[in-house]
Amino acid sequence: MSSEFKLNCAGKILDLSKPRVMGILNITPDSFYEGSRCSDDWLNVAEQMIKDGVDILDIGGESTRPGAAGAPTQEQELERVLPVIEGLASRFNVIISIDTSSPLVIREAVKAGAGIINDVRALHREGALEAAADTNVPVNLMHSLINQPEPGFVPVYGDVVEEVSQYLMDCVERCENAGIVRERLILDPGFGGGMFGKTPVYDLEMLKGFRRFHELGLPVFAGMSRKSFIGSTLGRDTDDRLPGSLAAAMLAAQAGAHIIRVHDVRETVDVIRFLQAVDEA
Ligand code: YH5
Repeated sequence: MSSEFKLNCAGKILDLSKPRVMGILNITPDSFYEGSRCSDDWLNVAEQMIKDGVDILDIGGESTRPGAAGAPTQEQELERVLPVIEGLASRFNVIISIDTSSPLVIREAVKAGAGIINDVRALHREGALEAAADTNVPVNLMHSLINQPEPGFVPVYGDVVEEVSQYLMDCVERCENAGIVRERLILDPGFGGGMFGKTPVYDLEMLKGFRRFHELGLPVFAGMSRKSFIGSTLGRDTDDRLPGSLAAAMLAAQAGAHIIRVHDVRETVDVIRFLQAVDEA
């Protein structure tokens, strides 16, 4: 389970010899889940996550949920996230991740103190690759369809782990050609429906085969918290998916996931601490 990866996140070292927890801080007016909709309350939510043992705070200003209010402009997104990044960077020593696909937001967020670029479109938006290359921070590359599919679109894969891995390898090559060295990259298979492009069965197959993503030779990331495959597998609404999310986090950690992105930091940190204790026994 241990690995040698260490990331330099704007001067803060993220040691990936044990699984790390990324807490979700949505700064959007329309987040699907009340518990993470914290536009007014972000400071308190962040402070609690830090007390609970979070390693990274992920700041997002664009909702990728199907049916979410129209995409914000780059300027609107910046207006939402920049005060939060500045506020957190001035108060806490935590690593800040910026969840964005926008080149303007990438540049300004890193200037303001963000230490990780988290892009669900893997730097495919016009100008994003160059913007990331001009910074020095790690980039999380996620597999997705890049655009929101038409309603009713059904994704089809043969071996989903293989096909997602192939895509991620192509993204790595594209980054290297743009001057983003491998040592800065993290790979994420992108669990979930809509633009993430998976059905619940593919999500389960990716979790079952998660170890295979290590063949890519880079740190691996898992974002499953409260997603619909957990709901549909268990028959639970969004506010009732904590046990399923913890089971998923534990399986991913056991399969060697380096970073796990969650809403429920305290509970997930306990799961990982417990797993570590067993590992070290
Ligand atoms: C991710 O996997 N996901 S935003 C739908 C849900 C619950 C949660 C219907 N950003 C990821 O969290 N970044 C998001 O229930 C991400 N990996 C990375 N790197 C979607 C989300 C969610 C969507």
